[in-house]
Amino acid sequence: MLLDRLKEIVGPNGWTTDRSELEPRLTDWRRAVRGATPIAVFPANTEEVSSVVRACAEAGVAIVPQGGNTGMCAGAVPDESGEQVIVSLARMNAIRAVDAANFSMEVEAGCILEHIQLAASAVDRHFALSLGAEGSCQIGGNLSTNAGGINVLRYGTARAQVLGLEAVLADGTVVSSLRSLQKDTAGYDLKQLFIGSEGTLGIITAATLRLYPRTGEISTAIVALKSAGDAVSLLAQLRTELGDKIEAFELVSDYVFSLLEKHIPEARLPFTDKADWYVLMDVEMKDDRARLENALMKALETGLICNAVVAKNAAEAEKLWRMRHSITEAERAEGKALKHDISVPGSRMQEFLQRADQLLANIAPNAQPITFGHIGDGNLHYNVAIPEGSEDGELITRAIYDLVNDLGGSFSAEHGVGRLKRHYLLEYRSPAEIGLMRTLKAALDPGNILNPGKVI
Ligand code: FAD
Ligand code: 2HG
Ligand code: ZN
Repeated sequence: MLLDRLKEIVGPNGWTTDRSELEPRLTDWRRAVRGATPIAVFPANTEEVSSVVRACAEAGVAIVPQGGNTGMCAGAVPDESGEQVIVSLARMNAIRAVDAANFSMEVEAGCILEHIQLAASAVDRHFALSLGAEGSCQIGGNLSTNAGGINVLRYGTARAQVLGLEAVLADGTVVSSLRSLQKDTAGYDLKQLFIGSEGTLGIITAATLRLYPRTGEISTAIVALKSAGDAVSLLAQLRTELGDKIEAFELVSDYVFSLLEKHIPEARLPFTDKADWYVLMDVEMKDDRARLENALMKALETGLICNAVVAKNAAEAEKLWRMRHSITEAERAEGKALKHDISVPGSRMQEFLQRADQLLANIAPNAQPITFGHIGDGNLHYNVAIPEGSEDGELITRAIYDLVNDLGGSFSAEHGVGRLKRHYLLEYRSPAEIGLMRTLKAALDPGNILNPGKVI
């Protein structure tokens, strides 16, 4: 019987069927869905992952890979059948090697993102992926979703941080491309298949990551603005004046700040006068803070921004970033909201917001936009709170996605598709793109055992 075989493969510390231990693994972070499973297994190494997958493939039983379960699209939880096996990478959390001279690091998939950042700092290097869930999400989950976060503007998404990858295929074969090369054009770049495919083409077991030199001193500033369009103009102006030194550039609406003040202790804006919008930014300004202050002063004089505060020390900066990283939590505390993780070309951001707000006013005047996000990447979380019991949700989401599509954007900028957005993928990608995705899925997972019901 499959369960006995799985228990034998992973050993006594490598599985649980206990209801209370399984419980947090059956619901996603947003509490949007709830599934069931007979067992969660915790393989200790790649060989065990391979044997688990082979056993499941032979039994025709589906697998759901699970990292930190912080994903926003319910990709890491099983369906309601009670038959899908959870494969958690949590025990595979070793940092295998750090090569400071080569600016690279080899890690297992279950490493917590924050631990990777700290291990890089310990050798005077910088790992350039950062997001609010970094204390609990795993690098395997980050790569499987091609996560974004706050530093994409300067360093790119999770995909750009990968030099090599190891993955287990649907028949248990281990494909190891754990090379630490900056350049490698030998054949197809196989690692790209697994990055961003949300566990539907293989299970990531390890990765070789790209490291950067440690960044110089970071100046954190918050500015107040009249419009999101001004934020886009400000970014262009600062990049022109300061060069490519802007690490993070995050937009937050005034309404979002009111949610933070309501639900997050000590959340306070450093301004006495309110504005409609704020941008929180990190700029690497080594010994040259005055240059940033001058650039902001100029923006103030021309009316592009209404106010600005540069954090005086690390504690002030941390306070501001703690607020930014608490938005999701504050939103959840207020109640359920429709999530729209959208991207449009930066130059169309202002148009997107004007048209989206107008659509909302037409469809559901009581709806409340909860707007924030990575405006420096053209990626906003245009979430919407609707009154309890309202039936406008689907209509609103569709109208927003249609608008995004019209502007040449994407309905999923950084959170992936998972289970919740699968039907939108079919609508907003062309038949040729969907056809090729299906061909890849069928070639790599002919028995459809890897995270079925997710993505495609
Ligand atoms: P999980 O949620 O466990 O899994 C996500 C998907 O990957 C699932 O489909 C799962 O099956 C698959 N998977 C997991 N591990 C593996 C593996 N080893 N091999 C194959 N497939 C695997 N996301 C952003 O992009 N940017 C943000 O700024 C951001 N901020 C966040 C802030 C908060 C407070 C929270 C709660 C979430 C945030 N997220 C953000 C979403 C989430 O943290 C990311 O999607 C993260 O990358 C998921 O990692 P995880 O380990 O939790 O993955
Ligand atoms: C963020 O940027 C995350 O904080 C979460 O991507 C976004 O909760 C959300 O909608
Ligand atoms: Zn985000």
